[in-house]
Amino acid sequence: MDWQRSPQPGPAPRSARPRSTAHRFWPPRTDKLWRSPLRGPWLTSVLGLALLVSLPLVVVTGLLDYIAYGPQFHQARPADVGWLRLPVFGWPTRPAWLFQLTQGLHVVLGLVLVPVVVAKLWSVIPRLFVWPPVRSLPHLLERLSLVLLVGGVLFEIVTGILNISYDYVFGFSFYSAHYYGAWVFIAGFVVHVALKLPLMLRSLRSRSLREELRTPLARTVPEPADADDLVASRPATATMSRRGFLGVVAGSSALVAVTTVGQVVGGPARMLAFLLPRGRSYGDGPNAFQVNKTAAAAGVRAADVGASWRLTVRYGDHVVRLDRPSLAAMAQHTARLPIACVEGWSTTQSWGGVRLRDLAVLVEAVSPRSAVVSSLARHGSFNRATLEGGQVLDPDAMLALRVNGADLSLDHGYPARVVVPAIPGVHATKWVHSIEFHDD
Ligand SMILES: Nc1nc2c(c(=O)[nH]1)N[C@H]1C(S)=C(S)[C@@H](COP(=O)(O)O)O[C@H]1N2
Ligand SMILES: [Mo]
Repeated sequence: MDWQRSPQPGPAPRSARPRSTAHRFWPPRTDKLWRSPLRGPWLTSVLGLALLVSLPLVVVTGLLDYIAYGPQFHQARPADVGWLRLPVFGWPTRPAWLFQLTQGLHVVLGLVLVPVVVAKLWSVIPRLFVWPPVRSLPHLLERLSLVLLVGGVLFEIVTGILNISYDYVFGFSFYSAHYYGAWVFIAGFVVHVALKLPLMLRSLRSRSLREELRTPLARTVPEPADADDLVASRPATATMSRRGFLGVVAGSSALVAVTTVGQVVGGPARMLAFLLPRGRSYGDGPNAFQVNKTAAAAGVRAADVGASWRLTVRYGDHVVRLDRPSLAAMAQHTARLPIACVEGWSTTQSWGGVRLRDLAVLVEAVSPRSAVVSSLARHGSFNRATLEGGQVLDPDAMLALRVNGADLSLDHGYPARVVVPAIPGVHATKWVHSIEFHDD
């Protein structure tokens, strides 16, 4: 039988179909692959607006944290960032919870926005495959900015989450990568906002949010066709309303918020922070709060911190060595201060010990500009920190011997640890061995 002459109804012969609709691998058939009736400029713009107002906060708090690290002392990595160097200012010691706030916001908001970023990418996915990929010079620039924007945001999310999970699977420095990645993202973000802001505002005005939140599944229909082809040309029937979609996104973000914010604010909320290891219990007693690096992990042995332990305090030629009873015999100061880790978690305790400025006076350092604190720990990379002059002279800055009325436990830095208001936790050196004051 000659199939080409078959009178029966059936698919048109291959050669008769228009070329563009024949089976093909590239470009993918966006009209077949992405048929959700929810996609459209309004939905994309709602998600875009949420990110427009919140992502700059993540960026700014991240850059502030870089400054808090003290790049002037080469403590922030990358140490040399060329023309990406930020204007460095002395990191204030007040309010005492400043770093807890900036770092907590950076990490928690960064995590909370992940569902919104994913939803936003989902909403524009057909645009990734527009054909031809480049139509004009402005179009090329727009597409390049998208590479920076999408690549940047995904890179920052992945490296950030790996860092707070202590999962250093990548073969490069987290800090350098996260810092450069941030600038790649910022460049893409600025260009994208400049190009898309008018369209976003127009699209937002095209529908009423209140109306949309009242529209059930049964009345959910696609947005009118748009120039960018976000709206599916062959939409499927809705299986979810727009308000349902927005509810899932907002609900996911709220769930992330509830399960992470406890690690920053502490108290009973910490019990809900089960997405993070800082929700662990450390038993009872004055020293029962989280420990990242235990004495065992840092290679601190009981013999290192026994009766032979001495603190060396130095300023130029002036050197004083103190044992623990001598330190305990000096004027003691008590203050309730947070340790706020760069990974986002914080813990606020009542610390007691000797003011750093009293130690400076012992070696006749009147107004030191910096202090280098060294730990006796053998392992790890946080065994030395440089403090700014303001961090040494603050009346609450101390070499803590006690916490919550008891001697520090070995895991919390016995015989002595640094506690200074508003510093990054990484500079709150434990198992202190020496303090050197400098004029530069
Ligand atoms: N000697 C030493 N001090 C240290 C550390 C360390 O690894 N070694 N960790 C720092 C970090 S990153 C933080 S956040 C605080 C609190 O850490 P902890 O939970 O290990 O006490 O201590 C800091 N002091
Ligand atoms: Mo930390």
